[in-house]
Amino acid sequence: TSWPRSHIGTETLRLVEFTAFMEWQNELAMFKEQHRFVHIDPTPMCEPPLEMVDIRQIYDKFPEEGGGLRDLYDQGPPHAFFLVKFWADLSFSLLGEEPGGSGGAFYGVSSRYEGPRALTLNCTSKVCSFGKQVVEKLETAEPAHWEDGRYVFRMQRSALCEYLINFIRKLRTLPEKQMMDSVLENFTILQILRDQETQELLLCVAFVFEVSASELGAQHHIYRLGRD
Ligand code: MYR
Repeated sequence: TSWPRSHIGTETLRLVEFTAFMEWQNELAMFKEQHRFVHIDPTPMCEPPLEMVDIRQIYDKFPEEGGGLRDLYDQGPPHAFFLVKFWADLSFSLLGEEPGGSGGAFYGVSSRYEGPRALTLNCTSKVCSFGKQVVEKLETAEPAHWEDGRYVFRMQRSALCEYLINFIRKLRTLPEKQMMDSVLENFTILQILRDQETQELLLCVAFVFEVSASELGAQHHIYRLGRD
């Protein structure tokens, strides 16, 4: 494998774009408004190489029993493990949001990957609270498209689970960023991407969160995970 890399990816699969958002109809203006909680945009090739975080430091933030992060990493391949620290943007106006409580808004995730092989891409998401899995979701990407010399895989507008929607709603009712951040200390998400046919692990991405200072908007920092 060829280090250093500056993005989430291996020779088989690369994350190009990732967005978690909320969308609602603005009745007055008659158009859809979108707010992005977090996003990763396509990275230019010339970014500096990723710093490494020791994966042992985050074992306890994810399930530890059979099939936990340690087992996954032991099975490897080690260069497929990444950590993303998100500073989520929760500062959007409530105007037009969810009239009558729960209807209205759509909460979704869109992501795009690419690579040299035409495989069937499976994504398992594990939402964790205090290191224990509270939701597990398995999704399959749309069939690969050959575009400009590589295969492109998309998971578009996948609906966020109820747990996450409620979590975001409750988080937003907290009056201070510090309170939100202390709740988020115990909230993590692990995404594991596999080739459906072979079950080969292609990417494993751990997400940890804080709330963005409102004027900055959503931010993120990507690390590779390793164990010296
Ligand atoms: C699911 O719907 O359970 C799995 C989806 C996992 C995708 C990860 C989405 C990131 C959510 C960002 C929320 C920001 C909270 C501060």
